[in-house]
Amino acid sequence: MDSKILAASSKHPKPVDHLFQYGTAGFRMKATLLDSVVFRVGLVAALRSRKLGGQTIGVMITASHNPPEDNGVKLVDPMGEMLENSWEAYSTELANAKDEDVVKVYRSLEEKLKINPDTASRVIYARDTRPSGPKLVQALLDALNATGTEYTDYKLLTTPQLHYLTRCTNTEGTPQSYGEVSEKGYYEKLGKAFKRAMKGRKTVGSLTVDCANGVGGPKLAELVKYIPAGSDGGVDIKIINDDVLKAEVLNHECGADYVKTKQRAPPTSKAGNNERCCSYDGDADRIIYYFNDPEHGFRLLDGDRIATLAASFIGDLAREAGLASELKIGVVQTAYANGASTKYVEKTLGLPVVCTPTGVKWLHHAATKFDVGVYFEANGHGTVVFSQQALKAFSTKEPESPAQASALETLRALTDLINQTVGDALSDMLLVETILAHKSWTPKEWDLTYTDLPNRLVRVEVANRNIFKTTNAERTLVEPQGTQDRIDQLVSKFKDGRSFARASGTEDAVRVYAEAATRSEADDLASKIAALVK
Ligand code: 16G
Ligand code: ZN
Repeated sequence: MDSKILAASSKHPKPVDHLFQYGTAGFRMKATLLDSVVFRVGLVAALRSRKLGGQTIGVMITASHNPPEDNGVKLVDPMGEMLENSWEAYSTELANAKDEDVVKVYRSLEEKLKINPDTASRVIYARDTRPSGPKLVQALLDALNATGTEYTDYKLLTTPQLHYLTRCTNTEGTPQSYGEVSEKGYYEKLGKAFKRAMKGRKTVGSLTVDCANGVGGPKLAELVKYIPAGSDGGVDIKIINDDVLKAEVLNHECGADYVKTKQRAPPTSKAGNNERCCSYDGDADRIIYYFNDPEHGFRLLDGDRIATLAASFIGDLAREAGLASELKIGVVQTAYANGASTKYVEKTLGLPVVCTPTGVKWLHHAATKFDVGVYFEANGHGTVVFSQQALKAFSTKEPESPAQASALETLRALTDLINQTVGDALSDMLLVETILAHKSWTPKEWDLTYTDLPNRLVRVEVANRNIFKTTNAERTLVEPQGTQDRIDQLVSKFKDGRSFARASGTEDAVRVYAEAATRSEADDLASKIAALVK
């Protein structure tokens, strides 16, 4: 095998003097720099699969909301979760090995991790619509062939679809089976669950979906075939920004990131006042809702709003089903969650909130500590996870009234509708539509549940972002020394003030977030903290 790996590696030389790092979203950068990285990630996937006794590992080639010339690669663990933390460092080590040391580092990892080289290794993979995808897939394939790894190429998929298929592959034929191992199986599962959850209701008006000109476009067009239209107790969907042939339009003036950061609808949107809209990102693992309010203008319904909507709905269902005292329901957020949303969950819904560092893996992990763990980043990445105990309660509890029976059936449908492996724009969208239909809500009523505190996010270019070290789920700076005290002093001068600074995990910058009682105070606080860390 050594000579095979060496020969294959020589086709994918590492750019000199480039330091790679497996970050919060895997490796991500200009696609031209990524060839050797993807090859080596293929090697890591083989090792990881062997380490886990031949369970299937997922490899996704995508750069999510980044511009079209970027690309990235990340690994998916057998149950559809993000790669285990310690393996990020092994991936980084192999990605940075000198070309002549690739085999040596591969073997040293094998030895250190006590991996039997004779164990079978299995991988499934997919990519988004970026033009650099096929060439990077070739680099991955060279690694899989050199290591004798079995593989299935799923071609174009959304990131969450690959997470789903990874879990389905590893649970096939077991009592924990997560669904049929095919893309069609994914649509069928969601379609069926949506019908069961809707129970003949329909949402008010139509939904305009901006697919960021990414892989979510064709996949949503497929999903729509499996879900009922409004007149049949479902939803009428209008798809926009679904051009995947023109590479340059991907994430350009559209998509969840654009809408969230620019606080405006994509210019291509023709939706009228009070009409429900949502935007996916380039690989469809994030979703943001919004609408135009004739009185107040553009209104964003972000990840915090989706989390509060889901938590309140599931909390009500659990009570109606007579399960409220048995199940621990909680919400997981990051420091970016608007303070008003945290207060709403704790005070109005009466549910606990846990705060974790940025990055889905942290939120997901914390959410699994609840029986029903609702987690969302404000940027629209999130889902709901159910414990074994919750699943058991939903399926075995004997209903004592028709109302209880109905609530239990809705809960069971939700466990199938929600992609429990990772945040999924398609699945999250159907969840939101289901809840709005049950409540007969337009986006206006949803928006009125609480009032966001005005907030501002600033990106600050600094000489070295690595000197910024945080604790307390990124809300407190421990280094540079003294900086946090100065932040605290500034914050104390603002009514409802809150602010934090953290090094970005994906860009060479520090991000400053600030919120306060009024728009101008939030802006003022953000610029003062930005000046302080600069
Ligand atoms: C990554 C994370 C995303 C997070 C973002 C923060 C995953 C799959 N993605 O894209 O959840 O919000 O990083 O970026 O975990 P930042 O560190 O640059 O602020
Ligand atoms: Zn994404």
